[in-house]
Amino acid sequence: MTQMTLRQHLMAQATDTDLMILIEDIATACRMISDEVRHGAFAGNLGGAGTQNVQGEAQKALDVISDQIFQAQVGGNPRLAALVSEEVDEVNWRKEAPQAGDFVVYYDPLDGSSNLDVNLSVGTIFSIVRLGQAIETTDSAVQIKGTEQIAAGYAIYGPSTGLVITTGQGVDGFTHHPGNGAFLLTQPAMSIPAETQEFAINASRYDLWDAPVRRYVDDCLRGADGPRGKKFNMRWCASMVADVHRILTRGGVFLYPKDSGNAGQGGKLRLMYEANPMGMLVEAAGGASSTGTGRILDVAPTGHHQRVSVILGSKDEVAVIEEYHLK
Ligand code: AHM
Ligand code: MG
Repeated sequence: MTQMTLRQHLMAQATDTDLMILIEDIATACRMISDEVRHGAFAGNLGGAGTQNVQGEAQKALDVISDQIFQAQVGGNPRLAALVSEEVDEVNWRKEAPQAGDFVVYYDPLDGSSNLDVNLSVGTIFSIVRLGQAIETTDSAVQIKGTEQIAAGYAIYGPSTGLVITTGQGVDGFTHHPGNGAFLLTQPAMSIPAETQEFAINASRYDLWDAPVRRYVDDCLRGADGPRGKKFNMRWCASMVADVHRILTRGGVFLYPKDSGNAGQGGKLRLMYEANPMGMLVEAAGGASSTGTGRILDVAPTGHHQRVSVILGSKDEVAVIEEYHLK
């Protein structure tokens, strides 16, 4: 069986050449990060870097290495105005005078990196916005709503290295072929079933959740005899890329809500380089994404490291969780 390469697929979708080159640059960065992850144990890179990122979180050596690779591979793109990384405090401006048509790329170079030492799946998440006009190089200029994204995706470093992207025309999954080095289209037109019996949440935060989230999970756990009238399965990878990949493959719902433990920061997950790109992918695959009270993509950003409540996945189940918030 012959599968399309990433480039053949983007050309078949009539992707604009600048965007196609940018996505290929990102794919190259992801291939290189994948290689570092797979060689991490040999290089002694699975542990901490001894540094903290802007969020005050301990960085793994591979968080820092992955960020450097992404900057080197994507940062040189001639149409790039700025990079916004989870691992870097400031906006990384690549142009002094960004013009209409230039890109801003938001990314989490190595999401789920707390899983590295236990050899579970991690990934790279990215979001692409194209400027509609020339801008000043100020922080507020990159605070652009999720609805403005023109492409989003992630790479997953699991048993194989995958790349899942949307340019607004559905969601497609590619697998890196170690023999020829290409990303080949292996999961075309990924789609999320509207209904599900599987949820993903870190249940150790039960005592911190708001009442609607507790009630929702309680009701799911009561199974066929409870108010939901069906038995639910539960999964939690502690790696958003892995959880979202499962949901894009077989459905389900993912929750990392704002709770009394993280409310001071606005939640745990970051809007610009985690929630927005995953929200765009999930919606493009027929699912839904919500803060509990509104669409994630409609959140007006106030900071490039802003955090947000995240609920996403099978459309009907997200609607049920929103109803719990309304009650
Ligand atoms: P990170 O970007 O620092 O890796 O944090 C994000 C990760 C997500 O991948 C995952 O869903 C979540 O944090 C897990 O959090 P917890 O350890 O609280 O379960
Ligand atoms: Mg992350």
